[in-house]
Amino acid sequence: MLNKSLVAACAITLGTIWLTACGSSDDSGGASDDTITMGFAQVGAESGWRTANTKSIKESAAAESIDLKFSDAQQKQENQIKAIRSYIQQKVDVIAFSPVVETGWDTVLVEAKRAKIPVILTDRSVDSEDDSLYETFLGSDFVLEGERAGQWLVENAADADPNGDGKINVVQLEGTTGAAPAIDRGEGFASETKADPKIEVVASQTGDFTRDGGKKVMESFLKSQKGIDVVFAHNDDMGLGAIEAIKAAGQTPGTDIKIITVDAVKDGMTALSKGEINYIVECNPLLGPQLMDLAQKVLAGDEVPKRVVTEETAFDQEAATKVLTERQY
Ligand code: GZL
Repeated sequence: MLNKSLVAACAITLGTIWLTACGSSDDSGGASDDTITMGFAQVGAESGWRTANTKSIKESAAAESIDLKFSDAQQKQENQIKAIRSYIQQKVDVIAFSPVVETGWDTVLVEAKRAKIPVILTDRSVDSEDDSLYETFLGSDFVLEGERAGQWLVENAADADPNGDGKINVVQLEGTTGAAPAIDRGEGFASETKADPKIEVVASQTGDFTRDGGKKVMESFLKSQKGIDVVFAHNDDMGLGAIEAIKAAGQTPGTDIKIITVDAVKDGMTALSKGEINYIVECNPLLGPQLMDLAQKVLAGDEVPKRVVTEETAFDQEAATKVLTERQY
């Protein structure tokens, strides 16, 4: 027969195991009931800006204990739509995404609305008649970015005509066709540069926001256009590709051909501090903290503004050199 003390010891042990098991939180590592689940459909990984944007989103979700489901669409709209549909099926609490192009979203956004899943647009916007399909847009004013680039050229036109023929021939490296930043930056630049009749955009083509795309288009421009004075690239990465092409053609970027870009990522700011780029308009990719804050507010039923625009500046060579070491991206 088991002695009484051994029976008592077993009973205490079993009781402890039972209480521990019943009283434990979800120690299986799964999300507890009050954890927010966010589905994020990212454009891709096409540029230094995008890499910094993705890092900010992932780090901010972790910091807020938000369960992030993340997808990279490799710059294809159909992949983003598939990802959004999968988030709807998974019944996430909130969906956020950066629309690779402005159009073609209403159908999937109606599906999210029917599933009662709020949607937050980040970075790029959609061209939809129905703004009830998303809670808010968080990102930059791309038209203003283009205007800043154009203003700089108008103010520095005297230095932008190195061959002194009285004309300032500009070639434009456009972002992804149909993307809000490409459309708006081009519009903003054109609206400002029409102030000076010497300035003419003699060629314009998409480099798809990539360094290789910018290099290939610039190579073709250098063959087809005589007397290029200025490159306006819709992002640093295409501007850096143009630098490679200009050097290969035996010219000096920043001197023989002025270069204006947008983003202000580290590689671009380094080229600016070396004088290979002449002016960069900042576009802030660090949207993660504001996105998570907006998501928490939306899910708490708080009123949020329909549009949250990020504060940005612009840099010349001196300003870039001053801040280069402290840049986060
Ligand atoms: C702008 C963003 C653009 C960047 C590019 O907010 O959508 O996409 O300017 C990036 O570098 O590829």
